[in-house]
Amino acid sequence: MPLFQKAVFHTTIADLRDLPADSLCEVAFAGRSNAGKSSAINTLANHSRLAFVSKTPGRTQHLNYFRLAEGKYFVDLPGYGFAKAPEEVRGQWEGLLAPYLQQRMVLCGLILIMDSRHPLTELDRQMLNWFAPTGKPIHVLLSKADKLTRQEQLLSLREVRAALRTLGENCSAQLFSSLKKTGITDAEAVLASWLGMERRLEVPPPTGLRSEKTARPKQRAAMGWGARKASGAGKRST
Ligand SMILES: Nc1nc2c(ncn2[C@@H]2O[C@H](COP(=O)(O)OP(=O)(O)O)[C@@H](O)[C@H]2O)c(=O)[nH]1
Ligand SMILES: [Mg+2]
Repeated sequence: MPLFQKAVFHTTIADLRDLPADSLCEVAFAGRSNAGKSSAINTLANHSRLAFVSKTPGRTQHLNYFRLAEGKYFVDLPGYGFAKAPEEVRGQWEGLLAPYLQQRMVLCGLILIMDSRHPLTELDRQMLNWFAPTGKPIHVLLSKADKLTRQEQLLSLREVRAALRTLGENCSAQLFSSLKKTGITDAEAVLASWLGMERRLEVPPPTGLRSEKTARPKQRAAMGWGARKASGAGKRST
């Protein structure tokens, strides 16, 4: 079963006083509006509509919590870049986002979604520069990689990794496509390590009963991994 298959919508937070008290470890998803944030959460949860709940009017400016397991959450942050007025941006940032990102003790890492066709926008850079000093890890998903040729993908990845290197050791990046379902394995590995969740690894078939070659596909299918491919879209940096 995919690692985050059990994810369920938990709550919408408009006020920091309402943050879930039972959270032990949570990962926040940030990025420009339309970068593919909701799609990435849905893809990781292997669920077609999970994160679209955040499109409900009034909820897009809030923090949406998805419960993964006991005490573990994904947090969908408001997308940036499409606010109507500067005061709106400032209000959202100062009232909710900045204090959340800076003070939430159980926040164990930030997934930053950037469109692989035009990564590192001014606001992406601001977010990176602002969050990196917290010392918590940042992992960039370069989304919509299916829209690029292999060569363009690698150029995009190289550019982003070079920018991340200037921020320190704790930042990594990978290609991702919700449409083609590529990059899932790499993203799961990062998330599992941050969240302290065990990834289910394939159990080797009993020796002597059947060859590994014939047993594996069935075993993968039984575990719900049949449709999943290992990422063909590049590896994350370390
Ligand atoms: N081709 C392609 N389109 C994508 C991908 N991920 C998201 N999209 C599309 O990009 C648009 C914005 O996606 P959404 O997840 O709602 O972005 P959000 O605003 O960051 O939550 C939608 O039309 C998605 O179908 C992807 O991996 N490949
Ligand atoms: Mg969204």
